[in-house]
Amino acid sequence: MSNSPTEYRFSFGPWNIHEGADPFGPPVRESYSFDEKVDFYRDLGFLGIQFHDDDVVPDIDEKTHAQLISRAKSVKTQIDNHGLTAEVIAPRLWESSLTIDGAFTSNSAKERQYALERSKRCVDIANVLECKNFVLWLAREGTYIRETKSSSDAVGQLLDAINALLDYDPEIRILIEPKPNEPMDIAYIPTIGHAIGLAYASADSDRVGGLIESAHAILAGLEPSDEMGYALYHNKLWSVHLNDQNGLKFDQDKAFGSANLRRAFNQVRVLEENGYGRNGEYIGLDVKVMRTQPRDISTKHLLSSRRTFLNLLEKVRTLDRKVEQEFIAARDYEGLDFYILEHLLGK
Ligand code: GLO
Ligand code: MG
Repeated sequence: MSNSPTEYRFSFGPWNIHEGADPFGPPVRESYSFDEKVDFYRDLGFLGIQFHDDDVVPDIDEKTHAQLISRAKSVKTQIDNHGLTAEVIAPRLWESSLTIDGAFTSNSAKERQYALERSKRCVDIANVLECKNFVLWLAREGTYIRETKSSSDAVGQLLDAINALLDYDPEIRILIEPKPNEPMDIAYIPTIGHAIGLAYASADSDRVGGLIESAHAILAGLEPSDEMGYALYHNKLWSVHLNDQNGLKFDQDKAFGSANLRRAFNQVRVLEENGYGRNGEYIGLDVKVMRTQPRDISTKHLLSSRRTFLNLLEKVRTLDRKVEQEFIAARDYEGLDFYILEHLLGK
């Protein structure tokens, strides 16, 4: 590993610029078109796009294979023209009428088949975009009530799907994005430990890893930086969705660091200290702007999350490790606690 500091690259998904609808109210801002969103990336300081399959090919289920490839090619040209890269692509397996009961773990064989076919089409798009990172957020793989499915069979169904995708494309890498709940009551792959278990059980464990979203770890009652450390040790942290979360409630996707700056500091620290980004990994964000924000300033959450990462990176790099070690050696953790607080406050 070289000693020069990591130059971090940032990504977000088009869905992070949105219309402000929530479960209790309609959109409050007019949409930006896909083309307008692509225009925003570089001005906001971002080089990578996180895609869903249908961000690239709208109405994907109605498209022939030829139409799908042709649309993907035009998006590839468009992002090339902006000097942008497709960081990841994910099949949006949670909106179809065929995934109401789950995708790979639906009780219906026909629906499980749909999920696999849709995922293969997503891999085809990935190839056109020259993107090797296939994200699986297993949104509806879980239950509303325990009695409807077998949690043990579900593991096998998920592995069968992962293995089929590894087999379909010898180069694709699968990044499992765990989340403990929402939309399901309880999800089958709630943490990175579960995801990495699946990775090792798969047919090609070197091609299965994880993506950790801060808010998802917090929703599981876990410390995001420790979850990241766990995956980093296994060389399986291939992307992150940095954001923040104020307690155990619905997935808030708040701006990075906005609820707990120290928790954010420790995430930046664990990434920096373990060489994250040196193999091309992006600092991905998955943040929602507040519903109150007027349309023409509805991208500020992206700007501020990126700035917060960079500000905290400076804090990580300027922390006096010798002082820290002295506190640790003396077992003066109260002293260290206050030292970190003063450092974060710029004292
Ligand atoms: C929702 C997830 C979602 C995924 C995205 C990529 O809670 O965080 O936003 O990250 O769909 O698969
Ligand atoms: Mg996410």
